[in-house]
Amino acid sequence: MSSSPSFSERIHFLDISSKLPGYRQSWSPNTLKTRLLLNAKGIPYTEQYLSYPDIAPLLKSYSVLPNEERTFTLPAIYHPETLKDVVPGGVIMTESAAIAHYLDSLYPSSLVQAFPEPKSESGALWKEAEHHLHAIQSKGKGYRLLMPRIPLILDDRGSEYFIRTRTDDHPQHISPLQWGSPNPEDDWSVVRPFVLTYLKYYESTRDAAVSAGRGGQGPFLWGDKVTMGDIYLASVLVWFRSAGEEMLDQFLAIGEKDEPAGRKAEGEPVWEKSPVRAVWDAFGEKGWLEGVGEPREIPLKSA
Ligand SMILES: N[C@@H](CCC(=O)N[C@@H](CS)C(=O)NCC(=O)O)C(=O)O
Repeated sequence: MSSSPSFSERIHFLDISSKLPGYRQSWSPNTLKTRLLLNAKGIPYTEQYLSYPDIAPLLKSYSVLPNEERTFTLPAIYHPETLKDVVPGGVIMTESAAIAHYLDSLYPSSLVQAFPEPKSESGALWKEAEHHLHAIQSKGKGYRLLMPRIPLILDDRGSEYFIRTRTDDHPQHISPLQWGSPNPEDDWSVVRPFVLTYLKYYESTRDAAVSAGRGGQGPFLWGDKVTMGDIYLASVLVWFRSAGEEMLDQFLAIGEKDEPAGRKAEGEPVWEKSPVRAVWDAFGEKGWLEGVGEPREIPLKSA
């Protein structure tokens, strides 16, 4: 791909809207995987925010197929110039990992590759990193901290949709607004050990990769080489920030020397600076958290 395609030939990125201002409107840990990768690669793109209830009608109208749970999801990229023989319908690709592989192949000389060579190893690394982050959400019940906050930041129609669909999916039909414990510190104390496990994983993986020459000294899983696992971590951290600045602060402080005493246990490892904070700072310094595309709208495709 040429690095300066005309406006209408740019990759068009579909994100989920929220009420947050400016670049902070982007809040979803799934769509951010695509946004941050586009930013890190320096690909010029256009963008469009959709409210939750508008995702399925738009994607269906372009013959996109739903996922295994029969849901139409974002992120998505619209790019009829190159997707013609690649996806059903030929214009829109969904699924963040598939999009990442596709962007790598479209821009092979980009300095940032979500899945660098050897791909079998960067693919395995991604699966491992994803597994750890999912454990924070599921076994660590991180969703109790985050999910009640999401309806508060979504646009009104998105919020109504989110509460209705997540309540329907809950075994006891409880609204996500009520998933948190009365005292959030109780939820943090469940999440915390899973974050500590993740921090140790990050540090040991990074140190082993640097020793093996995968990358030079740096904060990422492969040292100075950012890959999909780091992009997902940064996406989750933005998700925490979207739910509340203090949520991000509390997450980043876990395991650090200055973490408030009441939260720490005896004999835990203590970091001067959390390995996760080092990744967050690096994304910030590179300007990747703030990148946006130019606004553009694709309409519903009429039959
Ligand atoms: N594995 C997918 C997950 C995408 C996903 O679940 N997206 C959610 C938003 S965070 C969605 O679009 N949900 C649509 C809905 O709930 O109707 C990916 O990484 O792309």
